[in-house]
Amino acid sequence: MDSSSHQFNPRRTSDKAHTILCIDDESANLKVLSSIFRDHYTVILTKNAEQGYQKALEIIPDLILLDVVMPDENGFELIKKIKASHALAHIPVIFITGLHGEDDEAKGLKLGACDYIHKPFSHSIIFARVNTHLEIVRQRKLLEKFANFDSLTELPNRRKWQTDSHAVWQNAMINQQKINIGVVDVDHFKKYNDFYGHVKGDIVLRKISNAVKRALYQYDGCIYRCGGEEFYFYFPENTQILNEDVLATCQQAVNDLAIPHQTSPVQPYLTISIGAVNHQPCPNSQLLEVIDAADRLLYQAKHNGRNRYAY
Ligand code: GH3
Ligand code: MG
Ligand code: MG
Ligand code: MG
Repeated sequence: MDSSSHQFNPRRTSDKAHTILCIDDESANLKVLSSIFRDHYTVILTKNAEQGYQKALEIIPDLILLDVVMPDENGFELIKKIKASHALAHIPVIFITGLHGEDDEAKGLKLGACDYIHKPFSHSIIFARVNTHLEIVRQRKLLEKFANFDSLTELPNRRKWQTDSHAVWQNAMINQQKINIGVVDVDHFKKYNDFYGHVKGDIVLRKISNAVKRALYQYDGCIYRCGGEEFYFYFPENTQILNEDVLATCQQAVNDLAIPHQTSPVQPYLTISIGAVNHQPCPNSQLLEVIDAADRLLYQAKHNGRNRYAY
């Protein structure tokens, strides 16, 4: 059987999956660039450096085509700002310019451009070069997905938790906001696997994580798969709703699935237990200590009969 036609084709270029930001002060140049790329990519046109920079921050494009000589700020100065920006530094920048000197080209490449194209340019060559760089973008995105997401549940994984939770922690410290950090664990999941088999176990693990994810999303929370059937999560304090109600909503979301678990001593269906801590991050407190405290509360919830949260 030929399965190749069903495989993901990373070279696919016709679905406008990528956005190209063009920055050039000459509207005739912008028009030409648009005509070359618009059937294949989303093309955004901006006519000076400041507008281009603001647009880049707003849309985070996949690639930037940048003129050098512009009245407000030249492209060399702009690329320095782009490469210094945490949000934009990873975006490939291609200079398209009338500056043909060897020194100019070397300068552009040294400043971090991935390519340097002279005006006037061949439409087919610029199209091919842009495609080559977008292929690298596609591969980078794929690698990021593999590195940060769990393939079974499609939730972000432990690696992503480590980066995100520190960012959330720092943010809460700066803004003096309390956050909730917790651990979810499926009750008697070993018994489930033993009775229903691992394949079924995988399917329900996906359903459970999806249910808790959707429940937490309502409260700007996020959940990560950090172990086999263990998940870490956070959600910010919300003045409109009690933190405990959020935990109860997660609990209920799994109960509502009513997935039969005949051999569970708790209920005839699958349940979860949760341990969570409400905390104000400060210079004297540590994220790992808070996770440890949440873990102890999870143990308490298990000890007190499972299918409950301890807070
Ligand atoms: P408790 O209520 O105390 O948490 O009991 P438990 O059986 O869930 O706890 P334990 O940690 O002893 O077992 C966890 C089980 O989760 C063991 C393992 O087979 C199962 N598990 C972990 N990851 C996966 C997975 O990816 N797929 C499947 N099907 N099972 C998994
Ligand atoms: Mg110009
Ligand atoms: Mg368990
Ligand atoms: Mg466990």
